Amino acid sequence: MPIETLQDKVVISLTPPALATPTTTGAVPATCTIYLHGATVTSWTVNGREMLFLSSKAILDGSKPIRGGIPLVFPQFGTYPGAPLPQHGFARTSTWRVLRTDVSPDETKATVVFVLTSSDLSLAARTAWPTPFRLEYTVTVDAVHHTLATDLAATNLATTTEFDMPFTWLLHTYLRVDAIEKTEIRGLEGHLYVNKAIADRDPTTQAFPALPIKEETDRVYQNVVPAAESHLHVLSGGRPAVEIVRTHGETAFRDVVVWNPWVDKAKAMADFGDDEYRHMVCVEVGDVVVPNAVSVAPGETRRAGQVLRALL
Ligand code: TA6
Repeated sequence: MPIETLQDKVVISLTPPALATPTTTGAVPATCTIYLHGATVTSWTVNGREMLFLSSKAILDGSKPIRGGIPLVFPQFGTYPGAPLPQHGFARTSTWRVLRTDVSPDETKATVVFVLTSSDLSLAARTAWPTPFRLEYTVTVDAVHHTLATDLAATNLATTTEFDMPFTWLLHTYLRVDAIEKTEIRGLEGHLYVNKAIADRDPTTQAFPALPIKEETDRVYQNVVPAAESHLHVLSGGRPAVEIVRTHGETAFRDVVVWNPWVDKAKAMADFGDDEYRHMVCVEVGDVVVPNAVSVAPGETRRAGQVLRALL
């Protein structure tokens, strides 16, 4: 069955049809698991290869954000003095609902749409962030193009004009890598970043085409635009492994965050294995710079997303 909706998660399994047709040529088996807790994608496999990192110590019982996959950050990236919400907001710790599912006639593409509204929030979250909102999250797996598309749509449900909805948001994608010392990220050359891993937070311009990961890394790249022309690539052992394309044109995510906790921070996280920093890198797309990077007027909706493509 291409899509199975279980009590706490949705599982997508696409097996290419035995006889390839013009629309299915190039299709390989693809699977994906999405937990209702945070609408967190925890696994995406292409031809049997796992593309996302999920910690062996990740908590999956809904009591904590899931350490791995694609946690959703909304409406607050990170934290700051006086921040209304806990680190990274409530989307990744809320229970989402399945709105609809869809499978293409040739069963090479499957889509699940999740929804979260203000009425789904805990009282504490609703009190801390009273703006009436609706978030839709569309997850599409494509076995022909070897892609995983994840799109967010945020609607301001306020009826009166004075209630704009300012927020920051991000797809906190944990990519699986064979060996961090052989991994590099391309597509950020010439862009300004703030390195949160060091005390000196002055913005710096990345001088080189490739970003290797050789220490604790927590860089926030600002305004990596135009998104359509700056595809990001993660290379493993010098060979491109994953391409990241930001979608939705004018409203595409503008900022990129690159994170690896390295040795000490890895040891300090209870839901992360001491050595696991060697097999993951977070390449995250969002609108995160300054507390309220984007704002949506009453009745309006803003869309942004990404397409991850496995380079086989
Ligand atoms: O996106 C990078 C980052 O903000 C890092 O600063 C680090 O804190 C990471 O997210 C993980 O945050 P978490 O709250 O999931 O432990």
